[in-house]
Amino acid sequence: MLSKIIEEALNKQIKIEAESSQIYLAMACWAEVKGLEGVAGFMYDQSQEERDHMLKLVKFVNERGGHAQVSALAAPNVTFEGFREMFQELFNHEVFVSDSINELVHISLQEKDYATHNFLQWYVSEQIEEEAMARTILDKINLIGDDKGGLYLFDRDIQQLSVTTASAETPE
Ligand code: OFO
Repeated sequence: MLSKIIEEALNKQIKIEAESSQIYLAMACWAEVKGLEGVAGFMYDQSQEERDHMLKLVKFVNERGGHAQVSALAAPNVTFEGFREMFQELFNHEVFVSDSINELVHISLQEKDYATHNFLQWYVSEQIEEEAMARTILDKINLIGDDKGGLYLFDRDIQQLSVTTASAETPE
């Protein structure tokens, strides 16, 4: 059975994952209308992953005697100065999510809720991967600079990156 403190903390994370999904969906739309098909595909996949992260939490809360809350979400940014700024925002957001997961892990230990602590380890590893991927992408973008040909190749290759990441993940 979840304590009220843990239930509230997990519900807060459910909202964060739902907002992450919306943030990346807005990025997918922006990239799609700009003609960046590869980037759009990557962002659609990210958006779906965040929804999966949210659902995993929802199921956990309900299964352990809590009540998962579906709440109103903050509206995401829908326009970006450029694709570099957009990926910087993605990276910053992942760092924010990692901090939030770390805080949750901390609360689970304070509450001596070892089942939740164990469950959260999946999110800890996932955040390491997501931050690393975002950092790799930013490095590539910095290499490209303003080179149009580079952007074309980046847009083509990033789809491959999301396919590789998706297939490396174990289905739940
Ligand atoms: Fe839910 O992992 Fe990214 O934010």
